[in-house]
Amino acid sequence: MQMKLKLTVAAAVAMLGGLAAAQDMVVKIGHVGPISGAQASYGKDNENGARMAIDDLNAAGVVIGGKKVKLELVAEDDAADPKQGAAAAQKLCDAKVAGVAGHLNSGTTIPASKIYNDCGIPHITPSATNPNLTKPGYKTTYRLLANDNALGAGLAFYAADGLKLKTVAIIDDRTAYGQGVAEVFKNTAKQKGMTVVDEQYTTDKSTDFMAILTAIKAKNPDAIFFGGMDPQAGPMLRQMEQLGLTRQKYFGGDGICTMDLIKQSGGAKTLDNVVCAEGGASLEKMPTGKAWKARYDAKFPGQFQVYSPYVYDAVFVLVEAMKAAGSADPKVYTPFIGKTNFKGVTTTVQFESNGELKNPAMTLYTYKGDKKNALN
Ligand code: ABU
Repeated sequence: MQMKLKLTVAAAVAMLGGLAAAQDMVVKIGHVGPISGAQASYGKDNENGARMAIDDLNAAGVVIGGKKVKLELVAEDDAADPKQGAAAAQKLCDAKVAGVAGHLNSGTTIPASKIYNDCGIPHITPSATNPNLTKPGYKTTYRLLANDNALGAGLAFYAADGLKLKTVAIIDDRTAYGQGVAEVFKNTAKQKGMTVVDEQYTTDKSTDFMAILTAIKAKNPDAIFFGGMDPQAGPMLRQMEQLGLTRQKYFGGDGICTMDLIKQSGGAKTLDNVVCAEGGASLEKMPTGKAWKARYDAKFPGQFQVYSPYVYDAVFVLVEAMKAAGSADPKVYTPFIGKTNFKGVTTTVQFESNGELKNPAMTLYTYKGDKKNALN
């Protein structure tokens, strides 16, 4: 009899627990980045940032408009490909996610931004830095870090004024990001009195740069600027060493400023010549950067690259806006994103009226051995 009573109580508790869970309102948050292909290390790091934010928010408990909410991540892979990016954006619209942290690449985020605008879903990119993203003026598009106008110009100022370099050769991978950041660097370097002695082009699929590096070697520049990502920058640094291009400084934007660059460059001494820029403060200078990174490393050992803290903040910003609006309906809460004043991991997030981050920081980095070090 006592046994039967115990079972009945246990069943009632389980049923009530199930009922409470069933009553939680589910809010879906999308994430898109390259989870497959050569840029998968960036995409996995970004997705980890989104997952960590959602786990932390669910553990703390989220209430929106008086209702307890369970957040769910809807993660999509766009393989850094603009067409797959557009397809992933449409899929997230159809899945009626409340908001999106993404995409990762400028080449995927720019076409996706129109799709999100058309279906009325806000997105916050934690990593796409091409300035053209915010030019259409969509009220659904936000960026959580500095754009390439700041990064390209900052690198050119450092090359001309800081290092007193006179000549540079420029290579870009013909993507929206690579081409854009290289253009800003080139124009600013010229304004600063530097001479651009050569311009060469590659793709975001290439790994053999011997021909273009040989052409550049003939011009003997003080520096090479590369607009692109680490799957190209790493092999390029190795091939520069093979060709004896070892005195040249090697500049690049945030796309090459990864932990994976150390692995991709395969022990080339030219890694020590890299100067790269990121559109935010260093982890050491972020308000809670070091403690956050320690938690990330415990959850996702060896996977940190660059942007996961920005993705983490992007998810929090979306959810804070929903809480402020008392609704997870994008039509209701999207205007609240523009009013964000959120103390995140990366910074206190506030936006300009065009969706760009207010007062973004910029940090220059170099590498020494297997360490990436901030210069400012
Ligand atoms: N910001 C560099 C990597 C992502 C992108 O803008 O394409």
